[in-house]
Amino acid sequence: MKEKKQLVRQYRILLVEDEAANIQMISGYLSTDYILAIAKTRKRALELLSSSAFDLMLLDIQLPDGNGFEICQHVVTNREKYGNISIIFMTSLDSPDDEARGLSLGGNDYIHKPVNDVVLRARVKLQIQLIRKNELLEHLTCFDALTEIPNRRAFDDQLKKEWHRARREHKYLSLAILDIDYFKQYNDLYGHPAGDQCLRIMAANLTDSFVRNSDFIARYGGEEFAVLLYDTDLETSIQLMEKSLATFVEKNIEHQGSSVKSCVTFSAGICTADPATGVFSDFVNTADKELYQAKNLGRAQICG
Ligand code: GH3
Ligand code: MG
Ligand code: MG
Ligand code: MG
Ligand code: MG
Repeated sequence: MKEKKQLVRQYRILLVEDEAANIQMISGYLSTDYILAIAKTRKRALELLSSSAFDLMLLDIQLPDGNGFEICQHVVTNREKYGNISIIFMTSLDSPDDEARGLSLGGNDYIHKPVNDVVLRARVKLQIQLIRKNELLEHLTCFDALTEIPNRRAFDDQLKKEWHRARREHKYLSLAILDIDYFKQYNDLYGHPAGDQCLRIMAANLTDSFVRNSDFIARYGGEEFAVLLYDTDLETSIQLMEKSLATFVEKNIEHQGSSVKSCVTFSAGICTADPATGVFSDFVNTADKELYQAKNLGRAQICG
């Protein structure tokens, strides 16, 4: 979720099929447009599904060591492990009962063998288009349009997840809430488009400052941002945030309406919790109080 998902990318298909002639033919139909992996057995299919992420599985039903219905059922009931992979059955079992069974088990489509290349390509393309639309929807739901970083909704989800993870793993969790100083005056003096640009620079500066995989930054609302630092104590969190403030100030975005400096600055409040003993509802409140303190002490500083 930290990574901005690439919206144009290559899609990965797992072909589960035991007959050599079918494998050769289907690979020929699909390998120019998609990244294709092949499993000839149920066992190999589950190994590949566990070790890498696929967008779509083309699933034969009659396999030497099991059947496709079982694989589908297993994948659908273990989504947290296998992800949101789409499944197209591709089989010579052509009775309506089998087809209905495949679809009711969670298959997205059902193709009869022998496979027609034009139909196969069209149906695969249709599933990929649906996947693409879902990704776009997910992106729009979780990312802020102006700054292209995660939004408040994504932050709230991540906060809950990381709180529980830190509790399980006995780690500290730190939260910083940041607020740009005198931003109303900035808009009034330089105009809203300049204000928007300033918010983008603020987001980019945070992205550059917090580079660990587990660091999570979000636009919390308006001119407020949040940073979650996993397994990071208060002292380290304050140091990192002070460094981030320094690099932001170095950008020297002129602000004649600010009473602290002649450039744009921000204030931040930080709270570090040990979720094994801490209270979730106090976490954000404490960071907020620290932010209030930073503002009261004159802005352009970090309190924690
Ligand atoms: P303080 O130092 O106490 O934080 O003062 P402030 O002026 O930054 O705080 P205030 O809450 O009074 O003003 C926040 C301003 O942020 C007002 C609002 O118009 C502006 N703002 C919020 N979202 C956006 C946005 O998306 N774009 C622009 N340009 N401005 C925004
Ligand atoms: Mg077979
Ligand atoms: Mg504010
Ligand atoms: Mg305010
Ligand atoms: Mg402000």
